[in-house]
Amino acid sequence: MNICLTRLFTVLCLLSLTDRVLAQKEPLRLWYNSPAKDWMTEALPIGNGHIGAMFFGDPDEERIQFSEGSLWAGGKNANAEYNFGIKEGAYQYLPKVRELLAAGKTEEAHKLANKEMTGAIHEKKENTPSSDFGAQQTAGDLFVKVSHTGPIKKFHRELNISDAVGKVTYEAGTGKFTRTFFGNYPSKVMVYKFTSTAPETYTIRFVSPHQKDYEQFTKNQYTFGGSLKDNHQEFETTYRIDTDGKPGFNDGILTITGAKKVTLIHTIATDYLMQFPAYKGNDYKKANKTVMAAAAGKTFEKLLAEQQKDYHNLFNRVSLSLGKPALKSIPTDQRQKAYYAGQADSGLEELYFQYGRYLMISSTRPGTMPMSLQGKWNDSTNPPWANDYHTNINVQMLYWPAEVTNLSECHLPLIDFTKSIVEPGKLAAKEFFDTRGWIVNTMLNAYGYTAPGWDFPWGFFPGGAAWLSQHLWEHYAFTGDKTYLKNTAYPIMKEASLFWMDYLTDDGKGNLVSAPSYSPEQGGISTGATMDHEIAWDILTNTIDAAAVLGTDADFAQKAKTIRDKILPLQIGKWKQLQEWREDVDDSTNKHRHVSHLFALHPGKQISLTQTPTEAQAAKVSLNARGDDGTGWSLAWKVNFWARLQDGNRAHKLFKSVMRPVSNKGTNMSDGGGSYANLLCAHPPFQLDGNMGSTAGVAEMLLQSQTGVIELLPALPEAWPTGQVKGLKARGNVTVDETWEAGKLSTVTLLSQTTQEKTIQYGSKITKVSLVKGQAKTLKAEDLN
Ligand code: FUC
Repeated sequence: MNICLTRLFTVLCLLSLTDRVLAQKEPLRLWYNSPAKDWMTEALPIGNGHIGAMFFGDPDEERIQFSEGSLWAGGKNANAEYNFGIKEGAYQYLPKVRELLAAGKTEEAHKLANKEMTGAIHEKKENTPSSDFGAQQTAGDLFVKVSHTGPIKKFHRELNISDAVGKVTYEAGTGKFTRTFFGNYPSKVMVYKFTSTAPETYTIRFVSPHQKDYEQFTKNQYTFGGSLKDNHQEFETTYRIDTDGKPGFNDGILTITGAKKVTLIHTIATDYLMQFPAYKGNDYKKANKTVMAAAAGKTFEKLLAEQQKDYHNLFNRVSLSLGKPALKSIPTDQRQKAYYAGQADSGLEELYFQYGRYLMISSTRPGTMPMSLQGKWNDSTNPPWANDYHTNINVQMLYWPAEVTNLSECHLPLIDFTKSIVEPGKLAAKEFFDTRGWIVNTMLNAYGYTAPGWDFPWGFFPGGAAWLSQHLWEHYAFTGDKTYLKNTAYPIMKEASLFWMDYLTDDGKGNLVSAPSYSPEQGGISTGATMDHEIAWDILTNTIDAAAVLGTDADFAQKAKTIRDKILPLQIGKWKQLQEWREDVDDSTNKHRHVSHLFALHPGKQISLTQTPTEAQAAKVSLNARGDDGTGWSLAWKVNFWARLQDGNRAHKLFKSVMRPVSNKGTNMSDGGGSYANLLCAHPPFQLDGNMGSTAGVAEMLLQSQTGVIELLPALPEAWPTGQVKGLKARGNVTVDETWEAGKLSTVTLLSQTTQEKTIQYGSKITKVSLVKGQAKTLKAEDLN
């Protein structure tokens, strides 16, 4: 090549590199040209881990609705009889239930189990939001009225998820107005800033559905102390006002006159303690004082800089580029419609993927409550399903992206919470089944409700504990942190194993089965629902592996292995499906949203295309029969299933369905899944699990490591011919970057935190690589054999 041509080539390369860098630097945004009218479908979520807030952007009056994860009605203080749902001595009915099941008297077994083996719940009292199971609560709304004259022009409302900052801008008359919103985790505050080009009057009021115990305004700080009506849980919310105007407080309303700038630095704390059995005692007033004192010297700019550093440290670990974004120039709600109508827009897909990571960073951080069904966003005192922790898919799905999308720290609240429920869970195991170990069932609240739910068909699911324990193991599998494994994870996993070692029972043919069992939410009471067996296999396998890593408990591990290997093997039925039950009774027209018997395929690892191809094939038959519709989370689960089955196009189809524009707010239990204009996933109604499950699903399409082998681009769809992903994590604490072109892997870069050998696989190419701690290794596709 002559010099000129070489130069030209270099310039072109540089240009395309710069282009790429610029394209990556352009922030990911959800944006709209009108204010939100509706909380669930249009308002935009911000948070600082503890607090979830929604802003609307109405120029006349901003509404900032907020909640804090530990604000929970119910529990012992709502009803002294509350006993974590436990019915003492319920286990005495277990032999009879088993006997009836063995005799084929299913209806009688159901009747008895429904009467005696369901949790104790005490009904709603007058003027209270719920039964003593309780419900997560909204704290209330801050309303900020801004004076202005003239019609509104140039309205813009956005959520920039690259920076985790919400913005509203508009003009009225000759004035320009802006609002900036963000959550700051390190300082535990939310920050809301309002500006106007001319001095305006700002009127601020806090409205709460809870009892007002005290309210005060001193100097530049407003404080509201309240309590819940049913359980007298106390909380206090407070905000500091930084303004160039003149504040005055009268009758609960703060008026600031002559202001061009008003910033509210806001926090809330409750008296909740994540500690069995009292769950109370946090010195919330002191906690708030400490937060406000620490924030005292921090201006808006300083809090923003602190937040940016904290957020970018997590968010920027992963970047995804799926080609040229097409439709950034139209508002997100229209963009979503155009995309679903067939317009290619990989930029929207990147946005949706990263939105899950944004939502996770905003709602689950070390020291906070874990995400519940709606994450940390709840505007109600009586939210759907109590906005609780459902363990038969939902709370686990919420955390699926944590490790693989490099947000391992965000997993910790679930792990801490799991630790806190072992003690009540042991009581439940003892009283319902007379076993060792611990359990939780379908519905779990903030007050140790570990018993089965109060109706057998949806409420009976003791497998919840072992499934939660999978997260404890995965945190180790991804981080390799042996101290954590020894001190935190292993003892809890071992106890979860003990339950299954005692509960599984001989079927008379030498197999161990789960009885009674209930495949989540359908099919009736049974002996040997496949999901139970898969979950038992999973916890026993992980515990055996953990004992080996730690060099401990050899005898116990041997017993666990003997039991695991006697569990009734996975059954393939008459239409070649993976059986959901021990009996070959699956209905090939069943479209139920739960696809529980495929747990072994995802999030489990018992079934894989490479190691158990026959079962994988049967899983595929079952999944095809279930179809491609469902609730939001069900669609998201199917993205993950098809990714594990390495069918990228099908996974992509399902991912697209998750983004289907919907507006339905009622409850649809079968096929209403999609996303609202604010891209929050619709069950419907809103549940955050669908967002999180989809983010995890996209990661699964690009990288898998559940079998111990790092699989590169295992399910790349045709829709993403060219792209790159950086910063995903594989088990073994390896960070993986991949680039691909024309649907084929170009390069992979592996960065391991330990010196180790790893096997990587791309298609049929399997390569062993030696990784040196801290040294990135890049391989080209042609280097793989
Ligand atoms: C499970 C699911 C429902 C819903 C609820 C919160 O019971 O079967 O679809 O997601 O959790």
